[in-house]
Amino acid sequence: MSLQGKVVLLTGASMGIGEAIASSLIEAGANLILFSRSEDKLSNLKEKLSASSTSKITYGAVDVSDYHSVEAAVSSAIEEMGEIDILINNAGLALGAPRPFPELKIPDIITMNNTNINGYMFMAHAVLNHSMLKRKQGTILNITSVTGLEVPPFPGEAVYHANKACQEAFTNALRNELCGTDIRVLALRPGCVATNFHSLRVGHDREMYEGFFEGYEPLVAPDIAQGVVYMLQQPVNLSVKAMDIVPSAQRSLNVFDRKWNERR
Ligand code: NJP
Repeated sequence: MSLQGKVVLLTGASMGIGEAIASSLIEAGANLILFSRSEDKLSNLKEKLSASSTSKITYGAVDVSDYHSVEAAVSSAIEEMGEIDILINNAGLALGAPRPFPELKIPDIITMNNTNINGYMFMAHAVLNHSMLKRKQGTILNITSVTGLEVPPFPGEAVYHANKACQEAFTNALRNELCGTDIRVLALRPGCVATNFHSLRVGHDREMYEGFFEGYEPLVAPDIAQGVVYMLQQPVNLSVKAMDIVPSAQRSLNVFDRKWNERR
């Protein structure tokens, strides 16, 4: 399926994987609606993307955990850009590692649950009701995580792991419930990708940060964006239901090949 002229709503667009997805979709000719909380970063990104493209781009400073803000922003984006063909739920975060669950701060637990669970559901709810269900067509792509399927052996991951497992369950259940429409529901599961995500996850614990990447190189955000474009470009009768993209050294969450760089 060509992405030329398709209207894509992307959350978490201001940096990292989202920013890379936005760049790749612009190259593929899509029109973009960009959401995140940081208006300044979105404005800069729009300017950067517009320099090399004639695609339509709009953005909104939206906290995906606030349903009223999500609904208002989705409605106004549709008025400006037309019906939404593709929703990419990407905005997400992990906080508080390596503190074990009982030591996590309650506001951090609330922020993770609200962003990673409510955020994905609120966005899907608004986009389905305001746009996709009218035409009974579209694609919802949820950026989940390999940690959605596998319990991480490192501390401080209980809430984030549970959030990502919930996103996997939501993806599969929503796909079933949209039977009778041409709406595809897909998941892409990144492994370790070098973005701000990990600094946020472990705060200022540099030892933990560096230990995590010891002996191998994490992926970079454009690696994930390439996978996104591949999944979206498939014909409508074909769903790449899920795709795991990990550094080859990341054999599983339990086994990392820490000698990978040594062999290069
Ligand atoms: O993270 P980062 P990634 N409302 O921190 C936005 C998953 N993943 O790109 O609001 C709206 O660079 C935030 O923007 P802002 C991960 O779980 C990653 O690595 O302006 N937006 C920013 O644009 C997540 O689902 C790895 O601060 C909100 C973006 O989210 C996705 O990949 C591994 C928001 C986060 O950018 C992208 O993460 C894995 C809110 N409430 C899964 N809260 C990895 N990097 O290794 C945050 O398995 N944002």
